[in-house]
Amino acid sequence: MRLIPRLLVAALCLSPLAAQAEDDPARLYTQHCAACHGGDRLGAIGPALIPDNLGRMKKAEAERVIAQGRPATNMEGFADRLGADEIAALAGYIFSPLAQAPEWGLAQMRASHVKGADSASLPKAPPFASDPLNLFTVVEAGDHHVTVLDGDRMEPLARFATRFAVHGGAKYSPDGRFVYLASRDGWVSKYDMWTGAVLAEIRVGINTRNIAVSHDGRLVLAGNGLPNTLVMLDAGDLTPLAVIPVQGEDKTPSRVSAVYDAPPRASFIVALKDIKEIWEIPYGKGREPVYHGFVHNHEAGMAEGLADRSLFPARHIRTEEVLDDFFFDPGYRNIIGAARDGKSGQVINLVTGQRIATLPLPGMPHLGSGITFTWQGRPVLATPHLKEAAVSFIDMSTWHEIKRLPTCGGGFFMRGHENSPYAWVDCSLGQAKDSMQVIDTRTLEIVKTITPEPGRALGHAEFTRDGRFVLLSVMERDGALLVADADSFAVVKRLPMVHPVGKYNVFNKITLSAGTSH
Ligand code: DHE
Repeated sequence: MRLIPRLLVAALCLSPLAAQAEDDPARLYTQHCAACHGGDRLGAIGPALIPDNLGRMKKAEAERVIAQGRPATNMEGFADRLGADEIAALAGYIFSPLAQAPEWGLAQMRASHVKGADSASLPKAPPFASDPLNLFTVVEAGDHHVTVLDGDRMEPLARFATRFAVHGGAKYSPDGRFVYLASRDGWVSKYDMWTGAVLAEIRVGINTRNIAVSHDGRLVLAGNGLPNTLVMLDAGDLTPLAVIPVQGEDKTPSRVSAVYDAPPRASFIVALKDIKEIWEIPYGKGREPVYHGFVHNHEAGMAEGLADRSLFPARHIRTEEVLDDFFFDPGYRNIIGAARDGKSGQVINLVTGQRIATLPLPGMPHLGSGITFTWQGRPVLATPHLKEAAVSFIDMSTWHEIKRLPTCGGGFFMRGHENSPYAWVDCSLGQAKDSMQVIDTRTLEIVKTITPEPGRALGHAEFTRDGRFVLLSVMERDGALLVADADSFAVVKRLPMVHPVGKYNVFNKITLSAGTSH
């Protein structure tokens, strides 16, 4: 399914040259790595090898990969031709910052843009009997694949290779037919959910945080850490429409932390990592004439390398501190924001742009994965914490914490569903990485701790469309997707998968279910 023939990589990447006594890491890199990862380390057939993109990988792990390779990928081990000191030097080299900030503008984007299957050639009706809105996209990080799962029969429908290190939520077209994925090294890809066909791909940056799709299905916004840009794409074929440099009102540049769609506001909301601002980029009614004019003329404008931020002007909302992790209330009137290294949350009203409350959240909440539900007639936000083994419940009418519930570990993700009284949270950042806990949203108490595969990392729940089943990931190389009954919590099916991470139900996402991320 991939547009790039992967076998080519092996030939290019694994030069059979015998290892020479070589201690200059830059020369080692050029000799052994550049063909696949780019002479500039910005990626080619293989991923970019710069500190921004290596993310949470440790140097020791990088040395292991250089020595032993990555199973089921084109990255083979070099232990047979490089000594331990050379491997260590290479690992050090890829963790060193680039001498100068790389450029990734329209010219580079346009050169990377590939169009795949013609949408006219796609089937008009689903080529399967199951509910097309109960499909799941499952990201298998172990070998960079996606499985499209039939959520009625719990059977895979398609499995295809993705770009390297897909991260963040899968985003769907409003009808649920197409899925958009972003990879950490800048690729945005659009696939057909019914066939797994690639429709278009484009590299929008060197390091991309995530993407959002406008609720009218016309636009995709990508947020980059490197370079400091936002890139607006036509959701149809991923043609770039505008490149928006990200800098504050005082011209300080900033990395993007994340982008979100705010459907009732017909705007994108942008979280920023380095400046005390939140951005709102409207794309709705008031923007329509400009937007349509631009779509008709964008070829001419872009050919001249025009990066016209004025077509999508941003409203800058000033904040008292940097807020880079967000949650929206269900009406998208307020943002609850927190700094990843902070101890409190701030509630910012999007209409006035003012802070209306401060929340005591000392355990570094992971607001991006919070959920909402009604408890005793009150609208409640529940969020796990990264640094504290607890879930906070916040009354969204008063912005007071109702309760902080101790859990078996700091958690990444929380999930609920309108048809289930239970919410699921992982303990990934604590000792009990192999367990998940079930919270009764009526009593705000833990009712069950499950450890289906002791000693093996467990996390990220997602409900089926009807809320009857919950899918969990055993995040191991020889991992699995577990299907649990949402009422009895019993695991009823196990599907082997290669380090599955996130999974995303089409219906729950496109209907903005209160129990999942959007
Ligand atoms: Fe994520 C979503 C940021 C590390 C798995 N992660 C997100 C989103 C953001 C984010 C902003 C929301 C994107 C969206 O809605 O499209 N993640 C970050 C970080 O800043 C952090 C801590 C460091 C980094 O390296 O970027 C980080 N994330 C991780 C991981 O280590 C995880 C566990 C494994 C991985 O794949 O890298 C991970 N992040 C995820 C997943 C989602 C996600 C599975 C989607 C959650 C969902 O259900 O919507």
